[in-house]
This record gives sequence, C-alpha cells and structure tokens, in this order.
Amino acid sequence: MWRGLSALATRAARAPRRLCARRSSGAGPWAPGSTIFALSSGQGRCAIAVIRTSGPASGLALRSLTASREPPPARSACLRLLRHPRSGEPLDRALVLWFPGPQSFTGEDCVELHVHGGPAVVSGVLQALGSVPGLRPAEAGEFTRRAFAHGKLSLTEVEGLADLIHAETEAQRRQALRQLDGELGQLCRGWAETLTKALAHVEAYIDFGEDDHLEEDVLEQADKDVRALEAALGSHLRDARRGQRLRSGAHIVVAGPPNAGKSSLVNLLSRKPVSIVSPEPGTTRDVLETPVDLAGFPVLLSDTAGLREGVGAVEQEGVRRARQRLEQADLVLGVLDASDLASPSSRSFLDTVAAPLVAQSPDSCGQRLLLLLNKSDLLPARTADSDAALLGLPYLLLSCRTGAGLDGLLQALKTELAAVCGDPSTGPPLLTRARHQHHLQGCLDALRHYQPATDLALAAEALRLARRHLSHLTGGGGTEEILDLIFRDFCVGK
Ligand SMILES: Nc1nc2c(ncn2[C@@H]2O[C@H](COP(=O)(O)OP(=O)(O)O)[C@@H](O)[C@H]2O)c(=O)[nH]1
Ligand SMILES: [Mg+2]
Repeated sequence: MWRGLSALATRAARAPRRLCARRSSGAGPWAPGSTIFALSSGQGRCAIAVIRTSGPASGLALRSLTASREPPPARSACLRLLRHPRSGEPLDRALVLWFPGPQSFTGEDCVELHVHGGPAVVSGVLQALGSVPGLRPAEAGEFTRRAFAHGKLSLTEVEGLADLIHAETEAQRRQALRQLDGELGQLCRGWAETLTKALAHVEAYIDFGEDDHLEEDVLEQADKDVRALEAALGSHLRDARRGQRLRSGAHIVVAGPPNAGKSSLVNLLSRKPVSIVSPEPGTTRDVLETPVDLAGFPVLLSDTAGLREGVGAVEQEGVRRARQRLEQADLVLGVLDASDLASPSSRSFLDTVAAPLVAQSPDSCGQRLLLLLNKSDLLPARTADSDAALLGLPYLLLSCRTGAGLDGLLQALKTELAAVCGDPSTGPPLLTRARHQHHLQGCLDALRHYQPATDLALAAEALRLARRHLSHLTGGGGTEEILDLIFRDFCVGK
C-alpha cells in the first residue's frame, strides 16, 4: 500500500506545476520567434535613455549596430560606437549590455543600449533597429508578457511590477515590491501544496480504501489540513479590501455641520486651495475630491456640504450628496466648531453620524471615525477640555487657523490609515486586486463542498476545483482576456 500512496502523492505533487505551467501565447502579436525592440525609459529629453530588444535576433541586432564586433561579455557593460547598419552613419557612443537567454528579464536573448537621451539619438537608434531583419517595435507590456510566458514571473508578480511602476506613495511602493518579490505567489503555492497532499490522500482512500494496510489517520489528516486552510483563506478574505485600498486609495470624507472648518481642513491636508473657505454657512455644495499622499498612504479626500436641515433646494441636494458620500467612506473626519458644540447642527451630527460610528465594533470592515473639534483657538485656554469632555466621545482638538493640533491629527491619520489599508511593511501579503479576492473566494467556496464522510469522489473534485482557483491566481490556465487586461497596465518598453 505504501508504494501506492507515495506514487499517488508524487503524481499529484507534479500536478500543480503542470497547472501553473504558462502556455506560450500562441499566434498574434505575442507569437514567439519575433524579436522586439522599444525605448524602455521615459519619453522626452533626458541624460540617458535605455533601448531594449528581446528575441532570437537580438545578437544579430547588436552585431549590426556595432559593426560586427564581438558582443560584450554577458551581463557586463561595454562602451561601443553605434552605427546605422545600412548607411554606416555613427549614431551615438553608448553603453551596451548583452543578456543571452535564458538568464535575462524575458528569458530570451536581450540587448540593452544605454544611449544619450536626446530625441534625435533615440529615434536614430530605433530606426536603425527597425532596419535589422526580424526586428519589429514592441507592443505595450510585451517584454513583461514574454517574461511571464517563459516562466520568469508569475501573474501576481507581473501585477506587482505594474503596481511598482505606478506606485505614487511609499506604502504603495512597499506593497508592490513585496508582491513583485513573489510573496503572494508563494503563499498561494503553499496552499496549493496542502490541497495536493489532501487530494493524494483522498485518492489513495478511493483506490485502496478496502486495503487493511492503509494508515488509519490518512483521511483525518487531510480533513485537518483542509479545515486549517479554510481558516487561513477566510482570514485573508476578511482583510481583502485593505490591499485594494492601498492600491487605489482610501476614501476619507470630511463631514460635519456648516461653518465648522471642513473646507479649511481639506485645504490644509492637501496643501492646495481645493475648496472655497468662507464665514458664510453653506458655501460648499458639490462633493469636492482631491487625491493626497497622507503619511505615505494614497488617499482620496472629499470635502462635503455642511449637514443641516431646512435649507433651499440647491443646498439640500448638496446635503444629500454629502450623506451619500459618507456611506462610501473608509474613514470619516468629523469636524465640529469647538466653540459651538451646543448648536442644533452640532448636536444632530454627534447623535446621528458620530455616535453610531463610534458604537459599532472596531473591526476593520466597518467605517472608522476621527472626531475633530476645530477652532480651538477660539476657546479660552482652560475651558477647552472641560467643554469638549461633555461629548462623551473620543476627539482631537485642532485649529486650522493656527495649526495647533495638526501634528497629533497627522499621527492619528497614520494609525487609522494603517488599519484601513494594512501596513505593507509587516504582516502577511495583502490581496491587491478584485481578481485575487475572486479566486480565493472560489477556492473557499469549493472547499465548502469537501465532505469526505459523505462522498469521497465529490470531496476529491472539490479539492481539484479549489486548487484550480489557486493556480488561476498565480497565472496558470488564465484566459487570454484576463492576461490582456493585466498587461494593458504596462507601457511600451516594459
Ligand atoms: N478661528 C478660527 N476660524 C476658523 C478655523 N478654521 C476655519 N475657520 C473659519 O471658519 C469659517 C468657515 O470655514 P470653512 O472652512 O469654510 O468651513 P466649512 O463650512 O465647514 O467648510 C471661515 O471663515 C474660516 O476662516 C479655525 O481653526 N479657527
Ligand atoms: Mg465648506
């Protein structure tokens, strides 16, 4: 029996690699065999521009542009005079790097030309490359797509690379780098291995169930592993929105009664005059949005109309929009005038918006609230705290006018945003896209049908389906449309 079980285990263990094997993409622009070239550094005048090629004719391209001199030693930079292969006209003196496949970014033969960044040099070298037989300009994302097709990057790593290129804040960069390092992929592969082992055990039971020599706890062990995996998937899914928020920005909505200083706060945090500030109540009516980098986290900051009743039709519409936006907030910044806490609009905001948010359980799924008592400069020094303490809710004192309390607010925002977005420097890798969430949910749903006590064949099928979802997550057997969607995020030359 032992031999039977180990053979099954080996057979099943081989399966995920088969599932994960990246197909070569077939015909179309991704057809292997062609050699592509593109400017890989940014457009426009710059000191140095990098032009890359990838494909079997890369060596020929290099020889054609360097007057057939020997290619430089692999992966080391050499200075060469580049000439047009047809006219022989000198184009530039450039650093040339030769990366023979498979030890290159794409896995194919690659060349990098570090030329001077003037537009005429760049277009001259690109034209020269275009005149070499077998070379054609690259499509957007084609270098990365080739790296994926040759197994150099998994799909989650490709997504990490796209995010790294687009990262605008420190936290986004950290998250993208972790994903590019393959942490999410490794986690999924570990989970897939657990499923493979469980599948091997269940299949062994189906094949040899009647055999007396079968170890007794084979099924129990599989059962235990699957339940532990379910718990791990569940906890990742509960966290799911965090990574996506970090990728696309957390929604912070500034709300409160009219004239409390909401627009002043939005302008202060965004360091630009986004909203009109005026002593006249009801100035802000539309929702005004601005993207900001707050403590390294990407944020979409919304200023809203002051919440009050009994106003004209236009302001009423503003209040309706403000309430609608409040529902979408990850974090609400509730602003009150500290010198006017007893007014009906302040009381109403505290009772209908602030108190319910404070009362809800502090798990990361719900909305969070920071209550700010603005205009602290108007309070006589000693009454500041005693008045506000009557609120019975946690709050921060602030003056948008003098800047007092701003450091404390920024510190509190950092803590809140780390809770809303997840801290990319610590903890398990986060799910950064809805696609990840979809496949993990699919995996979890499949495992719910794993009931070996009822039907072993169905239980084995549930494990196979669950494993397929994990494999799709890292790029095995992905459909062409999904790949197109992901690679569309890249620019030409990447
Ligand atoms: N004294 C004082 N006045 C402030 C402060 N913040 C805002 N204001 C004033 O309060 C008025 C209303 O501000 P605004 O930002 O338009 O409030 P909003 O209606 O809540 O958007 C304006 O005249 C601001 O100059 C503050 O910290 N102290
Ligand atoms: Mg305003």
